[in-house]
Amino acid sequence: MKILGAQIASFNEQEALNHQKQFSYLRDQLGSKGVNVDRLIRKIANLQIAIPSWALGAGGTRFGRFSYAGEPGNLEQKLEDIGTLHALTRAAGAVSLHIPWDIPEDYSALRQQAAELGIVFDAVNSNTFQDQKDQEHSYKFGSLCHTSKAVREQAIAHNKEVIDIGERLGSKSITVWLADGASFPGQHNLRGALVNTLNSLREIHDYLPDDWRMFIEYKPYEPNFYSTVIQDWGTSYLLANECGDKAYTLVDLGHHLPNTNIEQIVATLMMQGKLGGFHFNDSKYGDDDLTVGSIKPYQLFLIFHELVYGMEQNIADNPPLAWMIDASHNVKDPLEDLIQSLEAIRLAYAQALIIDQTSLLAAQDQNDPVLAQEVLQEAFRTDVRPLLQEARLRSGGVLQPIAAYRQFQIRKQLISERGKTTVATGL
Ligand code: PSV
Ligand code: MN
Repeated sequence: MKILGAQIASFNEQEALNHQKQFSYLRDQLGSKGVNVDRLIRKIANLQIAIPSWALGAGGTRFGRFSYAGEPGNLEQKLEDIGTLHALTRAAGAVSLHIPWDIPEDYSALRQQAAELGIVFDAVNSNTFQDQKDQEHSYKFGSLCHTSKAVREQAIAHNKEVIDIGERLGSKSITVWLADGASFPGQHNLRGALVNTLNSLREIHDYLPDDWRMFIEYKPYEPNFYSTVIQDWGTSYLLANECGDKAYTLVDLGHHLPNTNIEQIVATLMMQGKLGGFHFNDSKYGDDDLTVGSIKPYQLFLIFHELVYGMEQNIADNPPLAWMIDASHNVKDPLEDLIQSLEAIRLAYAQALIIDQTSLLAAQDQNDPVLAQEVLQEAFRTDVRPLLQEARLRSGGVLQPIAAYRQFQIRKQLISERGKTTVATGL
């Protein structure tokens, strides 16, 4: 499945007039407020978000999974799909591999394919939350936290192997998410489990090549329902600090109890220079893995406000963040869902970039919450979609990715190439 430059050009031609009208209106509007629109567009175009290798097929719930026809049947096809997303949006120039769901067979061929599609290998993800065929010890009662040294060693060895795989692909980071926890009070020695986890993470950290980073992801509950060893950002931060300079906290939007102030977590972590990565999704009740921006777009905007502030001020030398979509596509075409996610992320980013920071700081200084809210909402309520379109246009993508995806009949082509019954690896 290859999208041709000519297809993109002719699609954009149909939309050009409309876009020009909307873009020049916005350009004047922002220009009159002193915004450098070209600089803004460059920043938007530079925001590249990794697509996880497990997100190209249908997701599921514990009650069932409804397969999506034309799903990629192997890693090469997954990369192809990311290539399609990137060709349309120019926003998906990275892939995040999950091991062992997607262990490469031919490394140099995969690297070459990725390079041709303009895709880099972002963080690799380890998996000690499932048992694999022929695995010696079970993770049923935990992995890095386990009471048995043999289990912990097996889990540490797996993480080291994931780093080795990532090295061969050009990745520079590993994300560790643990399902480790207890479902019943008394099941765990809470302190003992944390100490074991810390010691295991230290070993993984010390194995990292010099230019690598380790991201420690937290989650309050699920699959364990009484306690999770790395339950919150504070625990992750503590572990990252104890491990050393290459360890950072990773924030997954879905991994918070309802109404948690995630933007404040971002501000705190960036103040300490310890925010490493971000997983995007949205939720109404828990870790629902819905499309980012579909439920709480204002929260997403406020989070990006802190991210932009943190990146621009960067007093604590926080490294560039690893961005990844981490959602599950149960009822939507996964590729369409990912396009919507990419759009929502860039939208919130663009809205945050146009916040009048000087007026906001002045309102804060004068303790004027009314004015502060006015400043924030002025940016949030500005329709910045023409900026995103212009960023895509300038980088060779399409003006309207969902419309183009449907007009090009991409899913239909994928089904005719791959058939109706292929199933992508993942959850
Ligand atoms: C866990 O809920 C998580 O967010 C982790 O990032 C995993 O790697 C991913 O989802 C897929 O299970
Ligand atoms: Mn995640």
